[in-house]
Amino acid sequence: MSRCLLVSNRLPLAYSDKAQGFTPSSGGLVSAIKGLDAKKVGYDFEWMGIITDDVDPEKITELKNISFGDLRCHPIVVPKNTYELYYNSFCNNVIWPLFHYERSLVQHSEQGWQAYQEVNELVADAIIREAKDDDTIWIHDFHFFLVPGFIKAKRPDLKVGFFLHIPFPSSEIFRELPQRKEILLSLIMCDLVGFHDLSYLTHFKSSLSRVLGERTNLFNERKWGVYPISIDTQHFVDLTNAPETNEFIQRYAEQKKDKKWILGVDRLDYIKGLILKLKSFEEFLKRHPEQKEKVQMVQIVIPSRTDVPEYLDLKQKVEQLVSSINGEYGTPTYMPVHYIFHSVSEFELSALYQLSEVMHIGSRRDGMNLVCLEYVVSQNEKHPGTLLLSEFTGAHSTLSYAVSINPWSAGR
Ligand code: GDG
Repeated sequence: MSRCLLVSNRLPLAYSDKAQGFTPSSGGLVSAIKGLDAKKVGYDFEWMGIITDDVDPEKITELKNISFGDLRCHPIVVPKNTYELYYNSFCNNVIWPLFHYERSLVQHSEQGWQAYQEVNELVADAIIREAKDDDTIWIHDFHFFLVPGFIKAKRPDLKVGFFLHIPFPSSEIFRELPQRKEILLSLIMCDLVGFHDLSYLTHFKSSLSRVLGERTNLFNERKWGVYPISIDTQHFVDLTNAPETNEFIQRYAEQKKDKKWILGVDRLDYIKGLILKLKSFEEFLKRHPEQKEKVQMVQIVIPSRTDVPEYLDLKQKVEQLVSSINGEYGTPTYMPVHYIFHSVSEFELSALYQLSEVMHIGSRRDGMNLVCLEYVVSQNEKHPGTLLLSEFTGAHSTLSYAVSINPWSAGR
């Protein structure tokens, strides 16, 4: 079988000081890749990702010998200081907010851009060292926009694909990026570039012609397409019947009684629209006092980037709003919002998907959103729940039976 080197910022296993070893990392990208059936696709997958040089070298060697499922891991060691600048400054303060249309949060820094270039070159060199002639290289996400260009400059013969997990914004937004040319000139070197949604591909193509103009004919022979990512459907179906899931269902059903649950499962991130979602629930309780005691919101928030001030600030705002809604509408027998700030096991998640009459995805922008797909496949066909799905998710084009919502229009 031919080999495919899958490359992402993080490996699917992260070093944990607490566990003194490697534990599986969570998040959309890992969930999506877990669904890959390597045999069906006809590749032997191996996973390359960054590890910083503060991790004990012995542990790094250990990581080279452990696998994630069938996937062998290849750590790429990057100096910690450079990594932090690249990740916090360029990835999280420029690309992430700009590509999710949150322009007021963008903070440009030349140092961050320097570190981004350095890390992308280091990663490209590591790929070149590892790759055999007939390997396929599959690069994931916005952390590595420049990697295809660096690879092709040295090894034009290597087959390179790129998949973007976040939205590609309108060219009106994209062209504000000072490094727009460098990014596009690298992406057009790929043999294949994939997006979740047709609108992202359209924005990419219009950015190419606006930013690169007359050079458009250079990339006519290259390929791009729409390949919406999905989940391991059978795994989520199997989870619905697992004995561990049933234990949670029984325990929660007792507490829930005949109340209706509106579920939310989101990483702590401004793109997920948590504040707008909580405000819409508050508005609902205000307008429908008869629903008090009958409807509860269960919101799981998965800690993410908690060392970044904007995220800590968001956490505080979310918690203030939760306690204000609970204070205003709660009674000794009724807590309107159940707020959970930690991850839960996949069995507990499956139980919550099955017990909740409504799932509310209120993202301000979201590349795809896998949680809504997981909710849909976890439903009982005889009495399925209802999915409220923001128009601003990639999944919105796929799930035509969802109730489409504009997260900003709660008060209308
Ligand atoms: C990025 C893009 C795009 C969450 N909490 C728990 C838990 N999860 C799992 C969910 C789901 C995954 O994490 C989250 O996936 P999303 O797609 O919703 O979100 P991002 O992490 O923002 O992912 C996104 C994705 O990449 C893939 O391309 O869809 O738009 O932003 O699988 O189930 N899993 C468990 N416990 C939890 O508490 N076990």
